[in-house]
Amino acid sequence: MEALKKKFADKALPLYQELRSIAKTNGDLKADEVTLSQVLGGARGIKMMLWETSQLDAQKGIRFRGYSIPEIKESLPSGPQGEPKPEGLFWLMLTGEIPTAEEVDALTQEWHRRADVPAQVFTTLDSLPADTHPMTQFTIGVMAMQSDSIFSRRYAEGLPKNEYWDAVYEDSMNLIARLPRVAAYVYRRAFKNGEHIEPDTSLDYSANFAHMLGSDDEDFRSLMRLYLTIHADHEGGNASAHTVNLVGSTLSDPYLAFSAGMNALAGPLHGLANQEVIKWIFEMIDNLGTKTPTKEQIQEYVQQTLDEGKVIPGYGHAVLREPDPRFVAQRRFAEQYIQDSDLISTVWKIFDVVPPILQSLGKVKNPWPNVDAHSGALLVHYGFGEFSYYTVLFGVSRALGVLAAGIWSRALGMPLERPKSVTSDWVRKHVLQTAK
Ligand code: NMX
Ligand code: MLT
Repeated sequence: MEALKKKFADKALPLYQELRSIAKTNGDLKADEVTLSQVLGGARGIKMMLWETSQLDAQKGIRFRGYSIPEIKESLPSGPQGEPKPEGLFWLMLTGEIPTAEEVDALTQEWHRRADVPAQVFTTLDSLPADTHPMTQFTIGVMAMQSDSIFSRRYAEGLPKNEYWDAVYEDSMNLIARLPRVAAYVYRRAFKNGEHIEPDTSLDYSANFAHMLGSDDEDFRSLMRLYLTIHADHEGGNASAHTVNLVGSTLSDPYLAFSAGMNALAGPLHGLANQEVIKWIFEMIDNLGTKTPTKEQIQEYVQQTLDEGKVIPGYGHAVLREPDPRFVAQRRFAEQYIQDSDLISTVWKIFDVVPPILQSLGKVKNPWPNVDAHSGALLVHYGFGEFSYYTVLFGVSRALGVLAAGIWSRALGMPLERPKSVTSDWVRKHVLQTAK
């Protein structure tokens, strides 16, 4: 058994026993109470699932197994310029331990070993119009691999419950290993005349992905390491993670569950916001006729967007109530690696201008930037100007978190997810009348 799998099993199986015993002896203890505004307001804050890989704090932001983003940057094995390798984060999410550089290198090699993409993926993608949205192509590419699912095959052969996690682990590792090739294939066929670039297995996961996209620039490799690390997981309640959890709970295999989650990520209030942000900034630049808009000009444009009944993309969050540490990490990256970019200065000016305007509306719970407010400007800086592709990069990263969490869910014996819905009539009869 490979080292990561063994380490995971050593941690997960005792926890499975512990949780069963907790559920048996303390199952009636209250974990939460639900108000009507939560029922009517998108289930905000309702505690209803277990998610081991990370936890979000409204003020402090994401913690991966207890580690903040600055701590992750400090402690995980990194590339030559010091940005953390996402391989290390995946290890941490599965084991709760910071891996050594050797363990991370072994995981890179393991993913290279598993990275062969079946030929039908390429023929399926080639049958689509090249201008099909890259997220749609990406998801179709994932679905085209589903026939390879080890979980589905073993389940059909009579897989016992206590081995579900093992088959889900195998599928998840294969899927993560293959995603950069699929994602790069989508990019090159959509935007580079189908001139594809073969993988380079001497590189780590992020640098190889950057290479297949078309860049061997050392700074861009570093950006990819940081990008793939910070987008990986945001606890379980976000729409893509929750979708993967829900679909996985039916014992759909990781290919089915992950592609479902990607369809949630493709919405403009979620992952597609990274595309919307940069589109909005370039529309503003066009509209104002300058690449260096003043704060006053940005203020007017923000007001115009709000007057048109639209949201300001990249701002606000369902949980966070402070600037997103993922925004801050990208800003620090720009400060360190990029000098004199009008576009990046504009992103920072927007950060000065938008929060007070949103605050003045009196209804926006979080006026601060989220992860998507910065990422596009960094990608444009390194020559990746195709906005519609950005959510695919988010998706490759998100795979690490949601698939690690999926392995945990099967190892912990999580059942079919099935919360309760109510009708408006029920609300009137059972909540409003009872309260009188
Ligand atoms: N611009 C304008 N209005 C906003 C914004 C914003 N950025 N954020 C929230 N509001 C409005 C929201 O539309 C709602 O209005 P109404 O009552 O008229 O329907 C009101 O403020 C209250 O919303 P909140 O409770 O603050 O936010 P909620 O939790 O419902 O939604 C988002 C969170 C992220 C969907 C929302 O802030 C938003 O639409 N932001 C812009 C899109 C975006 O950046 N999404 C990316 C999130 C991160 N990710 O990658 O997933
Ligand atoms: C995410 O990374 O999934 C987003 O910030 C959305 C969320 O956490 O709800």
